[in-house]
Amino acid sequence: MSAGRALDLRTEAYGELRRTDAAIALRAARVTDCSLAEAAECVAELRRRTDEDGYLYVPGFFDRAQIVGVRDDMVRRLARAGALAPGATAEDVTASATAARVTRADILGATDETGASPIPSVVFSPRLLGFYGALLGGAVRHYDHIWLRLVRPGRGTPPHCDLPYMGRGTREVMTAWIPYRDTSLKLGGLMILERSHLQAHRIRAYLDRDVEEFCVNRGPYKHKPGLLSNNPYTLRERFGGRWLTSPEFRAGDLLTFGMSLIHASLDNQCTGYRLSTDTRYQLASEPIDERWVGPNTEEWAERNRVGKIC
Ligand SMILES: O=C(O)CCC(=O)C(=O)O
Ligand SMILES: [Fe+2]
Repeated sequence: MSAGRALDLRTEAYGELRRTDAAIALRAARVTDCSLAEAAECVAELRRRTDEDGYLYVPGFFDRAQIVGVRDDMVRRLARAGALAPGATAEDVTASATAARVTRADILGATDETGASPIPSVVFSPRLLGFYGALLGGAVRHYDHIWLRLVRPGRGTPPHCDLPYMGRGTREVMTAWIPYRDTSLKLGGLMILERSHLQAHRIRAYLDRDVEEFCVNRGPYKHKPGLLSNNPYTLRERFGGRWLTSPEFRAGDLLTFGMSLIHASLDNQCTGYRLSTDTRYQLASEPIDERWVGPNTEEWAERNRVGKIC
């Protein structure tokens, strides 16, 4: 189920993500010891797959115990914010019936009681930065903004590319999608439209959009939609390829892809929260989208809106 519609599960319409062995990614990132020649071979393999597929799915990239620890921290903070049902556990993360409004600060902020969030120690870890350094071929930097997904039952993400949301710097940016719970088809993980990165020319006008630009001559605030479609079913028919996902993302997995790959999520059909983050990485030598840098990044901030005559 995605965007409220049943997915077409025929083999020509749906499949599983190609898995990349964590050992390859960790050798490329020089996390595991290997010779320079071996590391170079691993880097070449990662790049070949990224060019071909538009993504890398690396099960077990992170230390699972670390990610489970982060999940536990998130669950404690959700409970503090009143977002969990009585009796909810770290395994089910059952949402309270009253949709308690959890803020980013509740989960990512520091208080005397909770201390700092451990999420940055995962998403900005030397391991992940080393991986992107190898993949992109130089010193990397990350956007400071962490997109936190506390996906309630019934919710999901419709098809889109990331570029219209974060394309004011280089377009050569990679997204890291990281689940903090084991995420079944029913809990609703990410799915990508097979080889859609090779069809960017068909959606050029969409990719050139900036969702925080608005038309000054068309009402007070008319911004362009960042979503590509509300209907994953017909979108796939139009583009061909299959929707690819993993029937069981696990805490510790990494899924990474570029700015022009079409992706969406399955809907959360469970009673608990789906917990994930997405974060971004690029070469340090290239221009960066300043909206997402620094301590006060904010989605849909007034200061980022740009008026144009259109
Ligand atoms: O987790 C989701 O539902 C959406 C994530 C996403 O769009 C992304 O990682 O770019
Ligand atoms: Fe996205």
